[in-house]
Amino acid sequence: MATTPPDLDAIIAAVIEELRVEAAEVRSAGGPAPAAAPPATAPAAPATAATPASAEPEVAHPQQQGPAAPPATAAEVATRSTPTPPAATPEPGAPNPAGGAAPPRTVAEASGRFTGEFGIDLPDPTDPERRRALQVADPYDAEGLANLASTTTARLGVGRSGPRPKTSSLLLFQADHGVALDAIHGSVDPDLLTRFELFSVTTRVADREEYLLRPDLGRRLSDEAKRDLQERCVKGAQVQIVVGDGLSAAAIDNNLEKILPVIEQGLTSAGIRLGTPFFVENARVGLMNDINDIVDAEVVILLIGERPGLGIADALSAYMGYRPTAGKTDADRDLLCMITEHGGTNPLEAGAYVVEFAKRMLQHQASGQQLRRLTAADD
Ligand code: B12
Repeated sequence: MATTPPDLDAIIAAVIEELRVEAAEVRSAGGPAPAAAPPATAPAAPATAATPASAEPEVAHPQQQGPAAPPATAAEVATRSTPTPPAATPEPGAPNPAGGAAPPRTVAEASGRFTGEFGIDLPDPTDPERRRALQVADPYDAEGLANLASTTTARLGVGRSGPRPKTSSLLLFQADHGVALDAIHGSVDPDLLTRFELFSVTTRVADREEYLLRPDLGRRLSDEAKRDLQERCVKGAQVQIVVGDGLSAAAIDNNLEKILPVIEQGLTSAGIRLGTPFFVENARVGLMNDINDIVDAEVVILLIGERPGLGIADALSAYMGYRPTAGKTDADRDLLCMITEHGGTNPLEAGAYVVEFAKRMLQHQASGQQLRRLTAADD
């Protein structure tokens, strides 16, 4: 019996129409599809598009030059170069001036990538409230689960759909992974370096791929860098500050503006002589040795991007060492890690801590394990 060929155009049109209706329903419901909805007890996902005042620095600093408000969500970290629309036109999800809850931001809106008519719009899975929402449908001990989840940023209580993860969990994981990749492969904003008058040098690494494959080359200055440091840097300072991209450009972009002035002013107001700060592209921690073989400072502070995690991709570390030189190892260094406004140590506070730690190193003329031994009695 002859069969009639299917009318593909009609089928595609029907599927598109169905998705359009589903997307409209999700939007009008103000949240994800029922399977991904947070439990009734969880707070509704708030609007985060405009990055609220809580993301502003707690202390206004005279050297700050009007930094943009830091991104509030992982998606915003990823799209930090996306221009912010004028204040007069609130973004979807921005606090509603009329007082009612605005519709949530969707992935499409957050990324600004879909400009066409058709797109499958789901709520932005990286919104902080949505990220933290417990999704176990019928927990045995709801309070216990909530308490447990509040102690960690690990992905607990994400529920499941049959044997599979929920769509929202999967999307969040993929979004976080994308943000981590962007942080690792991104470049530090050149305007930021210009504003702080940081000249740039490079390591022996040729490109970012080689940086990831050959950590040893990221611990050595290029010949040109050695010449530049020789010519441009003050020698024999008490403290040398160095900025390196490390494994997260976003860590420098989002934190340098706050932490660097605190460190510089804290040290200079204590009468400590500073070297000439500069930036190193494709830097690793061990580079401190090579640098100090040229600049010959007492203490070297390296502000460097940390390996991004799945959730926080803009954490900075301050690695510090007393008279680093060839042969010194991590046992001779100290560090303050997780400097970020997104769930770590605030960069202003961290700057103050780094200043105190540098003073301690200068006082005891030691760092790392040796400093521990010398100060064991004080602690
Ligand atoms: C990757 C990593 C490691 C790797 C480093 C391997 C490598 N070659 O990359 C391994 C698994 C070996 C490691 C080991 C340790 N680590 Co570790 N590590 C990290 C992690 C996840 C990322 C570090 C990073 O991105 N560095 C920046 C990049 C650009 O540096 P890099 O040049 O590529 O790699 C160097 C640094 O990572 C450094 N490093 C790594 N850990 C530590 C710890 C200390 C105290 C020092 C001085 C240096 C150091 O070693 C690498 C080689 O020089 C951080 C977590 C975080 N949020 O930062 C913890 C972290 C830095 N590590 C930590 C600790 C405690 C250790 C150990 C002491 C654990 C132990 N008890 O053995 C050892 C010490 C290692 C050492 N080098 O002497 C703590 C430090 C806490 C603190 N403030 O002092 C952190 C913050 C984790 C945590 N939250 O507890 N670590």
